[in-house]
Amino acid sequence: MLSQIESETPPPNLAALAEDHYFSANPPPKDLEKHTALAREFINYHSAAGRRLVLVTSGGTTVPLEKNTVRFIDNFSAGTRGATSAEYFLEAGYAVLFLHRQFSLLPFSRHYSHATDCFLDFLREGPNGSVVARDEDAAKMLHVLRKYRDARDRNMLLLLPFVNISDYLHELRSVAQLMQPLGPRGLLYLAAAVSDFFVPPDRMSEHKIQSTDAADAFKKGSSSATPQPPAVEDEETFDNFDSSPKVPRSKRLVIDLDPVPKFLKNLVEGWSPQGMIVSFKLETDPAILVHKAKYSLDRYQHHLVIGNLLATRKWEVVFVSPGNPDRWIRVPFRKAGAEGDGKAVEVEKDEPLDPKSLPEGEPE
Ligand code: 9Z3
Repeated sequence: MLSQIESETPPPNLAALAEDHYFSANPPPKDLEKHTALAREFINYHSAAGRRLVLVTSGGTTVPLEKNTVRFIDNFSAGTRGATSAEYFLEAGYAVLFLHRQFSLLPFSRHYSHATDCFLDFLREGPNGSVVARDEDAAKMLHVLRKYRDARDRNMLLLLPFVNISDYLHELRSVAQLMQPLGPRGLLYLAAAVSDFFVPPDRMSEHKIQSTDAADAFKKGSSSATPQPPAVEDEETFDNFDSSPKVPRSKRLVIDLDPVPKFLKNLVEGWSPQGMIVSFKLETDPAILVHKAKYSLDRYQHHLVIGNLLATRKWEVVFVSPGNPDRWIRVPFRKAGAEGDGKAVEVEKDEPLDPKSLPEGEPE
């Protein structure tokens, strides 16, 4: 009898349980409703026009150490991959919903936003107190400006920012679910660098973690207690390991992180079951990159994993997809990012080059 009941009871859907638990324990970002309304309007508009739409995620997620966040752990990503890819998707006729880390690179403005490419360096004073592009930069700037204006005027680009891992996952789930009516015309291109570890809210400090015990007496003692400012002593008398220190003792900070649940399975099976899903795999060890990309594909059964190494991500990527041989795309690194007419070779542009044409040597 028991075995009959067991065989009739569907096994608990662990992925769904993990999802319920994570999303109820980790609060949504304050702008989720506003962002969802904007995304819905954008998706419906392009869906009605029969257009293809891509969700590009871009930039790194943070992991706060405190609820009132002073300190956080960050994931590496400038947003170059996402912002560059978004421009090429627009060129290919896609509407682009760009879910990005706040203040990371954006499509179009990325050409003029870095310290090395400060927009002010491209300008000069014109006649009658005006400001104009420098002659040598004007052609490229006009090219970028026209594309930017075109995307904006035709409502082809929606920018939605996130900061931390929980904001990102809430936004991703909402947008992916809204994209369902697009079916295979919806593409999810997950280039954001997503945290693998986090501090769960029930273990997160409300306020700034203290680095000394200077506030302890104040907090423990009566309300009349006055916090004593740390005594100022010269470095010679400061002994951090003294058993009765004269100055507040500096505390060691030990961070204990939980794994972030892997939601790609939920995305593929539940949030966007008909969408085309492309994920990125970032590694630093070349020996494991392809293996890890294949592992991810096997595990989540989506359409494509694009593998890249931190050190060479601007020059080469590998496409790993079911039933196909691995396909490396490499660009001549000396030309990548080159200034000129706005047609610099970028690996995000899907025009594989003849490997024989590549220059020898290591990327600079
Ligand atoms: C990537 O691998 C991106 O290509 C980069 C782009 C973050 C390297 P940049 O913005 O860098 O151009 O400076 N993104 C995915 C990274 C990631 O977190 N992937 C997860 C993983 O590797 C799987 S979804 O486990």
